[in-house]
Amino acid sequence: MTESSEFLSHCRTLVDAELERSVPQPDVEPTRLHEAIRWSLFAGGKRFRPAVLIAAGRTFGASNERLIRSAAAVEMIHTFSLIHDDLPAMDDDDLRRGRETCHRKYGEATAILAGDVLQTLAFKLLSTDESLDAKTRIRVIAVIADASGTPFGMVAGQQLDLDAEGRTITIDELETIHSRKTGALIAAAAEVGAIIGGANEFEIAAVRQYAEKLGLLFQITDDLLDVTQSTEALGKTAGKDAAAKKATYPGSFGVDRTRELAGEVTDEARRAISAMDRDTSLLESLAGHVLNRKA
Ligand code: GRG
Repeated sequence: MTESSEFLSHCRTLVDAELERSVPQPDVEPTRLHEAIRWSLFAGGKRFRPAVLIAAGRTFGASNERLIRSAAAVEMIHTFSLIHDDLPAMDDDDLRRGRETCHRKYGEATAILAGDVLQTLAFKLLSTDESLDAKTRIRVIAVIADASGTPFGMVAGQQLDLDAEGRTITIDELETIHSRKTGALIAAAAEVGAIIGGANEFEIAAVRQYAEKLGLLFQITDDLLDVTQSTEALGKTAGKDAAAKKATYPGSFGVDRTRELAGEVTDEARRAISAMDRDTSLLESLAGHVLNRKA
Protein backbone atom coordinates (compact mmCIF):
# COMPACT_ATOMS: atom_id res chain seq x y z
CA MET A 1 0.00 0.00 0.00
CA THR A 2 1.21 3.51 -0.81
CA GLU A 3 1.36 6.24 1.85
CA SER A 4 -1.75 7.90 0.42
CA SER A 5 -3.89 4.75 0.12
CA GLU A 6 -2.98 3.76 3.67
CA PHE A 7 -3.87 7.28 4.84
CA LEU A 8 -7.19 7.25 2.95
CA SER A 9 -8.12 3.90 4.43
CA HIS A 10 -7.26 5.17 7.94
CA CYS A 11 -9.41 8.27 7.33
CA ARG A 12 -12.33 6.13 6.13
CA THR A 13 -12.30 4.19 9.40
CA LEU A 14 -12.16 7.37 11.53
CA VAL A 15 -14.85 9.18 9.54
CA ASP A 16 -17.21 6.21 9.41
CA ALA A 17 -17.04 5.89 13.20
CA GLU A 18 -17.82 9.59 13.66
CA LEU A 19 -20.69 9.45 11.15
CA GLU A 20 -22.07 6.40 12.93
CA ARG A 21 -22.09 8.38 16.20
CA SER A 22 -23.57 11.50 14.61
CA VAL A 23 -26.63 10.31 12.70
CA PRO A 24 -29.74 8.84 14.34
CA GLN A 25 -29.96 5.06 14.61
CA PRO A 26 -32.21 3.41 12.00
CA ASP A 27 -34.74 2.30 14.62
CA VAL A 28 -35.36 5.89 15.80
CA GLU A 29 -38.58 7.44 14.43
CA PRO A 30 -39.01 8.48 11.66
CA THR A 31 -37.25 5.25 10.78
CA ARG A 32 -37.69 5.58 7.03
CA LEU A 33 -35.80 8.89 7.02
CA HIS A 34 -32.95 7.52 9.15
CA GLU A 35 -32.69 4.36 7.08
CA ALA A 36 -32.53 6.48 3.93
CA ILE A 37 -29.74 8.67 5.35
CA ARG A 38 -27.76 5.59 6.33
CA TRP A 39 -28.39 3.90 2.99
CA SER A 40 -26.56 6.70 1.20
CA LEU A 41 -24.03 7.60 3.88
CA PHE A 42 -22.75 4.07 4.50
CA ALA A 43 -22.66 2.89 0.91
CA GLY A 44 -18.88 2.89 0.64
CA GLY A 45 -17.93 6.42 -0.45
CA LYS A 46 -14.22 7.15 -0.72
CA ARG A 47 -14.37 9.83 2.04
CA PHE A 48 -12.02 11.90 -0.09
CA ARG A 49 -13.09 15.33 1.20
CA PRO A 50 -12.68 14.34 4.87
CA ALA A 51 -9.25 12.94 3.99
CA VAL A 52 -8.25 16.28 2.44
CA LEU A 53 -9.39 18.04 5.62
CA ILE A 54 -7.49 15.66 7.88
CA ALA A 55 -4.35 15.80 5.70
CA ALA A 56 -4.36 19.61 5.74
CA GLY A 57 -4.94 19.62 9.51
CA ARG A 58 -2.12 17.17 10.15
CA THR A 59 0.25 19.27 8.06
CA PHE A 60 -0.13 21.91 10.80
CA GLY A 61 -0.10 19.46 13.68
CA ALA A 62 -3.85 19.22 14.46
CA SER A 63 -5.00 16.08 16.26
CA ASN A 64 -7.64 13.76 14.80
CA GLU A 65 -9.83 14.65 17.77
CA ARG A 66 -10.01 18.30 16.64
CA LEU A 67 -10.50 17.44 12.97
CA ILE A 68 -12.93 14.56 12.94
CA ARG A 69 -16.25 16.35 13.44
CA SER A 70 -15.52 18.87 10.69
CA ALA A 71 -14.40 16.01 8.45
CA ALA A 72 -17.64 14.09 9.09
CA ALA A 73 -19.73 17.23 8.53
CA VAL A 74 -18.12 17.80 5.13
CA GLU A 75 -18.92 14.20 4.19
CA MET A 76 -22.57 14.70 5.23
CA ILE A 77 -22.83 17.73 2.96
CA HIS A 78 -21.18 15.86 0.10
CA THR A 79 -23.61 12.94 0.54
CA PHE A 80 -26.56 15.35 0.60
CA SER A 81 -25.35 16.73 -2.75
CA LEU A 82 -25.08 13.25 -4.26
CA ILE A 83 -28.61 12.30 -3.10
CA HIS A 84 -30.09 15.47 -4.58
CA ASP A 85 -27.94 15.30 -7.72
CA ASP A 86 -29.32 11.81 -8.46
CA LEU A 87 -32.99 12.90 -8.19
CA PRO A 88 -35.24 12.74 -11.27
CA ALA A 89 -35.32 16.56 -11.40
CA MET A 90 -31.52 16.65 -11.58
CA ASP A 91 -29.37 13.86 -13.09
CA ASP A 92 -32.03 11.16 -12.68
CA ASP A 93 -29.65 8.33 -11.82
CA ASP A 94 -30.33 4.81 -10.57
CA LEU A 95 -26.93 3.84 -9.23
CA ARG A 96 -24.67 5.52 -6.68
CA ARG A 97 -21.83 4.14 -4.59
CA GLY A 98 -22.49 0.72 -6.06
CA ARG A 99 -26.12 0.51 -4.99
CA GLU A 100 -29.55 1.90 -5.84
CA THR A 101 -29.82 5.66 -5.46
CA CYS A 102 -31.66 6.96 -2.41
CA HIS A 103 -34.84 7.88 -4.31
CA ARG A 104 -34.92 4.50 -6.11
CA LYS A 105 -34.81 2.74 -2.76
CA TYR A 106 -36.90 5.06 -0.56
CA GLY A 107 -38.88 7.22 -2.99
CA GLU A 108 -38.33 10.76 -4.13
CA ALA A 109 -39.90 12.58 -1.19
CA THR A 110 -37.86 10.72 1.41
CA ALA A 111 -34.67 11.19 -0.64
CA ILE A 112 -35.26 14.96 -0.73
CA LEU A 113 -35.72 14.97 3.03
CA ALA A 114 -32.67 12.76 3.60
CA GLY A 115 -30.56 15.27 1.66
CA ASP A 116 -32.07 18.23 3.51
CA VAL A 117 -31.49 16.73 6.91
CA LEU A 118 -27.90 15.70 6.18
CA GLN A 119 -27.24 19.43 5.81
CA THR A 120 -28.83 20.33 9.12
CA LEU A 121 -27.05 17.45 10.87
CA ALA A 122 -23.74 18.67 9.43
CA PHE A 123 -24.18 22.18 10.80
CA LYS A 124 -25.34 20.82 14.16
CA LEU A 125 -22.18 18.73 14.36
CA LEU A 126 -19.99 21.73 13.51
CA SER A 127 -21.70 24.11 15.89
CA THR A 128 -21.45 21.71 18.85
CA ASP A 129 -17.79 20.77 18.33
CA GLU A 130 -16.45 21.44 21.82
CA SER A 131 -12.87 20.66 20.76
CA LEU A 132 -12.74 24.03 18.94
CA ASP A 133 -12.90 27.46 20.55
CA ALA A 134 -15.91 29.57 19.55
CA LYS A 135 -13.98 31.81 17.12
CA THR A 136 -12.50 28.87 15.22
CA ARG A 137 -15.84 27.07 15.21
CA ILE A 138 -17.65 30.05 13.69
CA ARG A 139 -14.95 30.51 11.05
CA VAL A 140 -15.18 26.83 10.12
CA ILE A 141 -18.97 27.03 9.85
CA ALA A 142 -18.75 30.09 7.57
CA VAL A 143 -16.17 28.46 5.28
CA ILE A 144 -18.27 25.31 4.90
CA ALA A 145 -21.52 27.24 4.43
CA ASP A 146 -19.97 29.38 1.69
CA ALA A 147 -18.57 26.34 -0.09
CA SER A 148 -21.90 24.50 0.05
CA GLY A 149 -24.10 27.41 -0.98
CA THR A 150 -24.17 30.43 -3.23
CA PRO A 151 -22.85 32.44 -5.08
CA PHE A 152 -19.50 30.65 -5.22
CA GLY A 153 -20.39 27.28 -3.71
CA MET A 154 -21.78 23.91 -4.66
CA VAL A 155 -25.46 24.77 -5.05
CA ALA A 156 -24.54 27.74 -7.27
CA GLY A 157 -22.35 25.42 -9.37
CA GLN A 158 -25.21 22.98 -9.74
CA GLN A 159 -27.50 25.79 -10.96
CA LEU A 160 -24.88 26.93 -13.50
CA ASP A 161 -24.62 23.32 -14.65
CA LEU A 162 -28.40 23.14 -15.11
CA ASP A 163 -28.38 26.46 -16.99
CA ALA A 164 -25.68 25.12 -19.35
CA GLU A 165 -27.69 22.06 -20.36
CA GLY A 166 -28.36 21.77 -24.08
CA ARG A 167 -25.90 24.45 -25.18
CA THR A 168 -22.21 24.40 -26.03
CA ILE A 169 -20.08 25.93 -23.30
CA THR A 170 -16.48 27.09 -23.35
CA ILE A 171 -13.78 25.38 -21.33
CA ASP A 172 -13.63 28.50 -19.09
CA GLU A 173 -17.34 28.17 -18.33
CA LEU A 174 -16.79 24.48 -17.65
CA GLU A 175 -14.04 25.34 -15.17
CA THR A 176 -16.26 27.86 -13.41
CA ILE A 177 -19.00 25.25 -13.02
CA HIS A 178 -16.59 22.64 -11.70
CA SER A 179 -14.82 25.02 -9.35
CA ARG A 180 -18.15 25.75 -7.64
CA LYS A 181 -19.89 22.41 -7.97
CA THR A 182 -17.01 20.15 -7.01
CA GLY A 183 -13.98 22.31 -6.22
CA ALA A 184 -15.48 24.59 -3.58
CA LEU A 185 -16.14 21.85 -1.00
CA ILE A 186 -12.72 20.26 -1.56
CA ALA A 187 -11.03 23.65 -1.14
CA ALA A 188 -13.12 24.34 1.97
CA ALA A 189 -12.12 20.98 3.44
CA ALA A 190 -8.45 21.87 3.08
CA GLU A 191 -8.97 25.39 4.41
CA VAL A 192 -10.82 24.11 7.46
CA GLY A 193 -8.03 21.61 8.19
CA ALA A 194 -5.49 24.44 8.01
CA ILE A 195 -7.62 26.74 10.20
CA ILE A 196 -8.04 24.05 12.86
CA GLY A 197 -4.31 23.35 12.69
CA GLY A 198 -3.61 27.01 13.51
CA ALA A 199 -1.96 27.81 10.16
CA ASN A 200 -1.15 31.46 9.47
CA GLU A 201 -3.02 33.39 6.75
CA PHE A 202 -0.25 32.87 4.18
CA GLU A 203 -0.35 29.12 4.82
CA ILE A 204 -4.15 29.00 4.69
CA ALA A 205 -4.07 30.76 1.30
CA ALA A 206 -1.40 28.36 0.00
CA VAL A 207 -3.34 25.30 1.12
CA ARG A 208 -6.51 26.70 -0.44
CA GLN A 209 -4.69 27.25 -3.73
CA TYR A 210 -3.37 23.68 -3.55
CA ALA A 211 -6.88 22.36 -2.93
CA GLU A 212 -8.43 24.41 -5.74
CA LYS A 213 -5.99 22.66 -8.09
CA LEU A 214 -6.73 19.36 -6.38
CA GLY A 215 -10.46 19.91 -6.97
CA LEU A 216 -9.82 20.62 -10.64
CA LEU A 217 -7.65 17.51 -10.84
CA PHE A 218 -10.42 15.50 -9.16
CA GLN A 219 -12.87 16.68 -11.81
CA ILE A 220 -10.51 16.04 -14.74
CA THR A 221 -9.85 12.50 -13.49
CA ASP A 222 -13.62 12.06 -12.90
CA ASP A 223 -14.19 12.90 -16.57
CA LEU A 224 -11.42 10.48 -17.61
CA LEU A 225 -12.85 7.67 -15.46
CA ASP A 226 -16.28 8.29 -16.96
CA VAL A 227 -14.93 7.37 -20.40
CA THR A 228 -12.32 4.76 -19.44
CA GLN A 229 -13.91 2.73 -16.62
CA SER A 230 -16.93 0.43 -16.34
CA THR A 231 -20.09 1.09 -14.33
CA GLU A 232 -19.08 -1.82 -12.03
CA ALA A 233 -15.64 -0.32 -11.32
CA LEU A 234 -17.09 3.13 -10.61
CA GLY A 235 -20.21 2.08 -8.68
CA LYS A 236 -22.10 4.76 -10.63
CA THR A 237 -23.28 4.92 -14.23
CA ALA A 238 -20.27 5.19 -16.57
CA GLY A 239 -20.44 7.03 -19.90
CA LYS A 240 -23.07 9.40 -18.54
CA ASP A 241 -21.31 12.58 -19.62
CA ALA A 242 -21.24 11.67 -23.31
CA ALA A 243 -24.82 10.32 -23.16
CA ALA A 244 -25.96 13.63 -21.64
CA LYS A 245 -23.83 15.54 -24.20
CA LYS A 246 -22.04 17.24 -21.30
CA ALA A 247 -18.93 19.32 -21.89
CA THR A 248 -15.96 17.38 -20.50
CA TYR A 249 -12.18 17.54 -20.65
CA PRO A 250 -11.79 14.36 -22.78
CA GLY A 251 -14.63 15.62 -24.99
CA SER A 252 -12.85 18.93 -25.54
CA PHE A 253 -9.20 17.82 -25.61
CA GLY A 254 -9.22 14.04 -26.22
CA VAL A 255 -8.10 11.43 -23.68
CA ASP A 256 -4.33 11.75 -24.24
CA ARG A 257 -4.20 15.54 -23.87
CA THR A 258 -6.52 15.32 -20.86
CA ARG A 259 -4.06 12.91 -19.20
CA GLU A 260 -1.24 15.40 -19.82
CA LEU A 261 -3.40 18.20 -18.45
CA ALA A 262 -4.03 16.16 -15.30
CA GLY A 263 -0.25 15.82 -14.81
CA GLU A 264 0.20 19.57 -15.22
CA VAL A 265 -2.53 20.39 -12.70
CA THR A 266 -0.96 17.92 -10.22
CA ASP A 267 2.34 19.81 -10.53
CA GLU A 268 0.53 23.12 -9.99
CA ALA A 269 -1.13 21.75 -6.84
CA ARG A 270 2.22 20.64 -5.45
CA ARG A 271 3.86 23.94 -6.36
CA ALA A 272 1.20 25.90 -4.47
CA ILE A 273 2.41 24.49 -1.14
CA SER A 274 6.10 24.18 -1.95
CA ALA A 275 7.05 27.52 -0.33
CA MET A 276 5.62 26.52 3.07
CA ASP A 277 8.11 25.62 5.74
CA ARG A 278 6.16 22.48 6.70
CA ASP A 279 6.22 18.79 5.86
CA THR A 280 3.83 18.77 2.89
CA SER A 281 4.51 15.17 1.85
CA LEU A 282 1.02 13.94 2.82
CA LEU A 283 -0.72 16.64 0.76
CA GLU A 284 1.64 15.96 -2.15
CA SER A 285 0.97 12.23 -2.06
CA LEU A 286 -2.78 12.90 -1.97
CA ALA A 287 -2.47 14.84 -5.25
CA GLY A 288 -0.54 11.91 -6.75
CA HIS A 289 -3.28 9.58 -5.56
CA VAL A 290 -5.98 11.61 -7.34
CA LEU A 291 -3.89 11.71 -10.53
CA ASN A 292 -3.64 7.91 -10.58
CA ARG A 293 -7.04 6.99 -9.13
CA LYS A 294 -9.10 4.22 -10.71
CA ALA A 295 -12.47 4.99 -9.08
C1 GRG B 1 -27.59 18.85 -5.87
C2 GRG B 1 -26.94 20.78 -4.37
C3 GRG B 1 -26.56 19.77 -5.34
C4 GRG B 1 -25.28 19.69 -5.71
C5 GRG B 1 -24.76 18.64 -6.56
C6 GRG B 1 -21.36 17.56 -6.15
C7 GRG B 1 -22.57 17.67 -6.98
C8 GRG B 1 -23.33 18.92 -6.88
C9 GRG B 1 -22.99 16.68 -7.77
C10 GRG B 1 -22.28 15.42 -7.95
C11 GRG B 1 -22.28 15.11 -9.39
C12 GRG B 1 -21.00 14.58 -9.84
C13 GRG B 1 -20.97 13.16 -10.21
C14 GRG B 1 -19.91 15.38 -9.90
C15 GRG B 1 -18.60 14.92 -10.34
C16 GRG B 1 -17.55 14.86 -9.28
C17 GRG B 1 -18.06 14.24 -8.05
C18 GRG B 1 -18.52 15.17 -7.02
C19 GRG B 1 -18.08 12.92 -7.93
C20 GRG B 1 -18.57 12.22 -6.74
O1 GRG B 1 -17.68 12.33 -5.67
P1 GRG B 1 -16.77 11.12 -5.20
O2 GRG B 1 -16.10 10.48 -6.39
O3 GRG B 1 -17.87 10.10 -4.67
O4 GRG B 1 -15.88 11.57 -4.09
P2 GRG B 1 -17.86 9.14 -3.38
O5 GRG B 1 -19.06 8.25 -3.61
O6 GRG B 1 -16.59 8.36 -3.35
O7 GRG B 1 -18.03 10.02 -2.20
